[in-house]
Amino acid sequence: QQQARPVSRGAFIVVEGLDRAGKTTQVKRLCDSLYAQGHNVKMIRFPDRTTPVGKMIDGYLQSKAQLDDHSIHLLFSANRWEKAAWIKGQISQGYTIICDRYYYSGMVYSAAKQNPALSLGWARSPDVGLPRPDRMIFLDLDAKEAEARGGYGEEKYEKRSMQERVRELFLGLLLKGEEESTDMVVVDAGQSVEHVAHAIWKETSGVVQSVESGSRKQI
Ligand code: T5A
Ligand code: NA
Repeated sequence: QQQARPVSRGAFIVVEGLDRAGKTTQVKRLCDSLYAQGHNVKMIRFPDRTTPVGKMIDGYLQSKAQLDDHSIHLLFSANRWEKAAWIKGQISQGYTIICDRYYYSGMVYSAAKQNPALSLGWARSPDVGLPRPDRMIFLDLDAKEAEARGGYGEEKYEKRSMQERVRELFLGLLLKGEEESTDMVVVDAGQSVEHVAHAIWKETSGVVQSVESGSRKQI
């Protein structure tokens, strides 16, 4: 069992990307690498399908339940809010959190539906005030390549046109200099698992070090 080291606080790192971009694969690897180097680390994912709200989201994604675009958007946000205090608590206890999807997915997937009554601005508002990540890694992958990976096509948003709009909106956060993009780094997710892991390590290990040593301020 590893020994807790005294750290200023833990870091909060988010991994984002299209469906099948390799987020879960890479989140696990990053946790293992950090753990092997003696960091206290915990992994979380959104949607968290285990909570009552998460079960409603799961039903929607599997097309077992119909929900208005605004309603499902607010459920995704509520699903993050139910974990917000836990995230803050863990970070202040020195745990680095590696998070599989977060409010960036919340914004862009809802906006990608092209519902004229659901803009990116509207989609952003319910998440305002959630713990802000120290770094967001966007695993960038062509929608066609994502589709070629296993199991694609079973859930609600797993359609080429939707995924293409999602990718444009993610990259648009950077292009338009949106506030969310200040923490964002793009990593080419079309490389081998090893190469992607290496690229993520380069973009996160320094951030974790500086947060833990106290040279980065509270989020
Ligand atoms: N959503 C989510 C919203 O609309 N609003 C929100 O607020 C949130 C939080 C479910 C859906 O919910 C939407 C977005 C989603 O459509 P999810 O449960 O995270 O979200 O579902 P997925 O993103 O689809 O999760 P996946 O597990 O399918 O994708 P991952 O985690 O990106 O990919 P991973 O690691 O499981 O890998 C997928 C496959 O690719 C292979 C793996 O072995 C696996 O077979 N793979 C690679 N192949 C080649 N090269 C590589 N480098 C590879 N890396 C992995
Ligand atoms: Na999916």
